[in-house]
Amino acid sequence: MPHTETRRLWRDISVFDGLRTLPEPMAVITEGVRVVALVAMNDFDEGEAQGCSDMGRGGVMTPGLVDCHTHLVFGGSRADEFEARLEGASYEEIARRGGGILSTVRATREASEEALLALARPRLEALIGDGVTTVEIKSGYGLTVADEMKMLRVARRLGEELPVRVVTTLLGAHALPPEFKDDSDGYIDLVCREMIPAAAAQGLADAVDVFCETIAFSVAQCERVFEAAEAHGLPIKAHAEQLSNLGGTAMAARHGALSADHIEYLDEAGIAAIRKAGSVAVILPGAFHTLRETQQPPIQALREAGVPMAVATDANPGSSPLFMPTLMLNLACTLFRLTPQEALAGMTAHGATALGLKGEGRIREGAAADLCIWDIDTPAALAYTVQPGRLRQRLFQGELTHDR
Ligand code: DI6
Ligand code: FE
Repeated sequence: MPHTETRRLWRDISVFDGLRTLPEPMAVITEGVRVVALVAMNDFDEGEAQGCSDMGRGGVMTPGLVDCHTHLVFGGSRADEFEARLEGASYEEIARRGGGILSTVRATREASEEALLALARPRLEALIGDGVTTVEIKSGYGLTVADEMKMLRVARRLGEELPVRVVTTLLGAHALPPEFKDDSDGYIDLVCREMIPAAAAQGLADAVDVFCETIAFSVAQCERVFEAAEAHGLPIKAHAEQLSNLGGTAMAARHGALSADHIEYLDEAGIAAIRKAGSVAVILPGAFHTLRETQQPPIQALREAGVPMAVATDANPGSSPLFMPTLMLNLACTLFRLTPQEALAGMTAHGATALGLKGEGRIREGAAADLCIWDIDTPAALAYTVQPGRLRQRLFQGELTHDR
């Protein structure tokens, strides 16, 4: 029997195409897993509607959101630290006394793979319910070969069990585990000689990340991790210039990093380096907000340099326990003065580029039918108001996964 793909038609819809809002109301047709028509309503030939299922009129269509930086697989809770910080303790102080990331490491090591999966599923469902169709998930709370692989397997399984594409990142160099106290080079040896090879051999990691910071690893140590990643053919990225300016971004850029993330303390030389490398600057307003930071990332300089800026949740139990991508659009605008269009591009086209998926996170003829339809009047409203429940329809790989 010949297989006919479902054709779906939206009329009179305002389209944000991943880079900009199209100037007129559009008609959009998908067929199977692709967008096959994107035409101005005025030019739409009603004959085209033949054989299409009518998906409705009005509202806003965006590409499925791309959350390019999350740590959503973890055990335990850090509510106690949230309270301690409100009483004046700093994120660094808490980390130095063995809390912070290491507190989550203890809970994550104790948790079974099944338990971690059960904990992560509702967090990822929250992102999906807010429009995410592609999500990056990092390891980094295991810090042994076995526990890092456990985290990455959970991330892969989430992508098999839920209607979302999961891109995984090995973040072995996230914090120094207690077994390696006073031997951080020894731990970096383990990351380079055992963790990266294991993740590569098992096909568990799509990229390798580091935390380049005074409370984590030096520029030289991070560079060793990148060299090991390169030897295994894995792309690299960095948490850099979040709490101080060590020059991690410039080093990562020299290695052709996909992205440099956080970058509140990035200087002119760092901006020039990421521009030259064609890397993406990933802006994480949730961490800035949660840690009550005051150092602003150099948005205007990045904009003038033409560096693409992505926006992501950084969803994690410590610095960004915020599992709502559209809230990040709002925070990127209010805290960092991105325009709503820039914020949206940051969570669609530029988010995809940050994951090595350049050309995705777009709506155009031939693009993947990963789409969100929102009950709002203009795309800017997605950043302007913070209101759960605006997602009208969601398509993932052409399948309607949400409709109301
Ligand atoms: N920077 C962050 O914002 C997250 N990791 C990192 O290197 C925070 C992770 C955590 O506090 O658990
Ligand atoms: Fe992070």
